Amino acid sequence: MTQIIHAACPHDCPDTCAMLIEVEDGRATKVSGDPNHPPTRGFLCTKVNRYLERTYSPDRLLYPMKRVGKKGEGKFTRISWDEALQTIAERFTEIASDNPQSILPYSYAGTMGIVNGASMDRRFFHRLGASLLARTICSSAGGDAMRHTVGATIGTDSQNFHRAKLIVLWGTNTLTSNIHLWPEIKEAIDHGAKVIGIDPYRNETLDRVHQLIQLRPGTDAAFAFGVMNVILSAGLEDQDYLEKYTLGFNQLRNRIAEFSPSRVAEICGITENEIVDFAREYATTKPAAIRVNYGLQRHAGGGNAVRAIACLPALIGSWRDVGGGVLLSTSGMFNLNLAAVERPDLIRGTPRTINMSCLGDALTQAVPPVRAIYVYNTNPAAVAPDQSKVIEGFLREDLFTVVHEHFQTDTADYADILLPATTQLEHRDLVKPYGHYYLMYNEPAIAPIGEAKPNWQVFQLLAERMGFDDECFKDTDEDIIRQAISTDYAPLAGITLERLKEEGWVRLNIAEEFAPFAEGGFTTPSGKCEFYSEALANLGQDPLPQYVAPRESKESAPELAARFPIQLLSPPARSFLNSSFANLPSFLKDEKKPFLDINEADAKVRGIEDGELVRVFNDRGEFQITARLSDRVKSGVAVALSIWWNKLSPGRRNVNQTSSQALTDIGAGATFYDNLVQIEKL
Ligand SMILES: Nc1nc2c(c(=O)[nH]1)N[C@H]1C(S)=C(S)[C@@H](COP(=O)(O)OP(=O)(O)OC[C@H]3O[C@@H](n4cnc5c(=O)[nH]c(N)nc54)[C@H](O)[C@@H]3O)O[C@H]1N2
Ligand SMILES: Nc1nc2c(c(=O)[nH]1)N[C@H]1C(S)=C(S)[C@@H](COP(=O)(O)OP(=O)(O)OC[C@H]3O[C@@H](n4cnc5c(=O)[nH]c(N)nc54)[C@H](O)[C@@H]3O)O[C@H]1N2
Ligand code: SF4
Ligand SMILES: [Mo]
Repeated sequence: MTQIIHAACPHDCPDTCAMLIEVEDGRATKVSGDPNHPPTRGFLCTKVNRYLERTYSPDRLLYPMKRVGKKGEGKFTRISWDEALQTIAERFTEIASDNPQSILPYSYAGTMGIVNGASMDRRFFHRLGASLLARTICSSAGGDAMRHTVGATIGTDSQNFHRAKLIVLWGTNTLTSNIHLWPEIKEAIDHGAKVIGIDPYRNETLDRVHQLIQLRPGTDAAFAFGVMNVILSAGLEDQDYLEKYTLGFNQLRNRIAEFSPSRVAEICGITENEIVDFAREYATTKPAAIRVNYGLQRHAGGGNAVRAIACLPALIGSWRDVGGGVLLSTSGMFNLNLAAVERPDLIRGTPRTINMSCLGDALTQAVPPVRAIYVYNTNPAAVAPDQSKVIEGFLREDLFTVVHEHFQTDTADYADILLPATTQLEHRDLVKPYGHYYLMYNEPAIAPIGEAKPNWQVFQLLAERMGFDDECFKDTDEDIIRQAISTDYAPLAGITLERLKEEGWVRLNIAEEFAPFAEGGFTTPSGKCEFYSEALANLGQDPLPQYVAPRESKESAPELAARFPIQLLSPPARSFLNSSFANLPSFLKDEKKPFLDINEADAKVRGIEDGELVRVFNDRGEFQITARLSDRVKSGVAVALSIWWNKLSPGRRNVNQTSSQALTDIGAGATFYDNLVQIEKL
């Protein structure tokens, strides 16, 4: 008897696919994409097609363990859940009696599920009075930029890209990180659309588009201003849209005037014609859709870059068109009842907030010091910037570290208590996507493997041990989902747990031909698209978008650039999902080994041959990687597709040895790609 279970991909990926799991005698035998779910279109990516390899891997953590070796050595011995929970509860109680803010929860989007991503865990740490965590490692620059410009992280419906006649792929590798947008783009191309990429790296997707504008990393805001400059000079703006639905156009106009095409060409390292032609094409083709992804906001000026780009559709009125506008994220349409789920009202005292992108500093310099860290849904020893500082922190003998994981990751090696987590096939969840407008439900397909437990349940058990008797700690996974969707918010009306169980996924109550800002309706304080943002001014920031040069570049740090002349980008590798899957045999076979794409000219002056192991370094750290001579990057830029586990990399270190803890202009986000390095023969 084969059963088919409705599941939802839990990964940090805009596609949030609907999965069908075939189960025979309690064992999952096949995962596939739901053919009825419009974004999924019946296929999964190369990674999650192999989800069974993950779930049934012989390397899964099966029971709780405690450290027996030295910190970081990765030697553990089995203990019972009872002992694990008791140890954690005792240490937390002891530390909290002194100062609960010395306890740091540290999580990100290992699962995007509400139940296992941000529910009982939040309640637990709030009630405890632990430090709060600003979850900035990925999207806060772009997210805040969108909120300050259009009011929310809302954009073009990905299901309408097929209607566009011009598609701009701006800092995104669709085939790698957003593959379910590709059928929409293909359909548009078949109907005569042109596709233009804007990226310093000719990634695999950009091999398949009509044109590539290969600008210098971190200069996108300047490019956007150059485009606006040409549009205004040619009188191609939409006066009516500007008057009715935007705020601050006159101030913006002055800023735009500073960016002549010749100046922008110089900043971006491209020709004036590339700017002029693009601007004319963009302003005169309807519908014109921009897909901007998070890659370009991992620079000092990342927030302003997204803000400048988000101004473009308002300038030419392309929000009017179904299939026009810009898409960064759709998550702002899912206004779940997070107050009920996360219970911020339980917060004890006024705890500090620690920025997760500065984990190295938090573990080595914070006052009061972090004495305990509980890591779940993330692998900071591999993915966080300024890795040597992060490791220095995790090595502290006086730091009590709990890690809850599927596998013994680089971070797990530093745990004092290591707990086994369930995968998506083994727990229930509600998944909120950021690339489409369907709410997704995940039904457990199989029993937990070994003694693995879902995140929410571990926090429930810990709450019990710590004597937290608030009613909310008794809630089940189903209760949490019901609370999440109990809201008056119209797009969620009529969505119930029963319906989600029955249908697996539900489109929000929005029209098929959804064009979010066709007639204004921005959710900013003014109700307009805010070229000028009073809210940013109140934060002491420039109220207008601006161009902020990369912190590490010839322009802003000439001495640094003389010693470290290469801008290093480290975007996602196709077969990994951040550092997830980067330990499994068939995935490692696909990616082979860590490669550095380097321009031939840059290789030649360094005497580097194709296939040679090289040393990449700056003042923060160094790692080794195999050079691949490539015309995918211009001279001065190198690309290391990521994120490899340290312990599976040459020299047991990865690219984040070199990235910095510096933050973005808006949103205090990480700046992984604002990273100058030198490369030399080993
Ligand atoms: N297979 C796979 N899919 C993933 C992930 C993964 O690791 N693997 N990660 C997921 C996550 S967490 C995220 S946040 C998303 C989004 O992930 P993103 O970080 O947006 O990654 P990509 O789509 O690869 O696009 C990054 C592109 O931005 C380019 N880029 C870098 N700097 C600049 C710049 O200054 N200007 C411009 N114009 N382009 C620049 C890079 O060269 C690259 O081509 O992907 C998700 N999907
Ligand atoms: N150099 C460089 N560094 C980067 C980036 C880059 O482009 N370049 N990208 C950055 C970005 S965009 C992001 S989003 C971050 C991502 O970084 P992370 O959020 O750390 O993502 P992963 O590396 O996939 O690690 C997630 C971990 O959660 C675990 N996990 C999954 N499900 C569960 C669960 O239900 N319970 C528990 N307890 N654990 C679970 C997985 O096994 C996995 O080890 O990395 C950032 N780091
Ligand atoms: S990782 Fe992305 S593309 Fe792959 S199955 Fe999950 S949501 Fe779909
Ligand atoms: Mo991310």
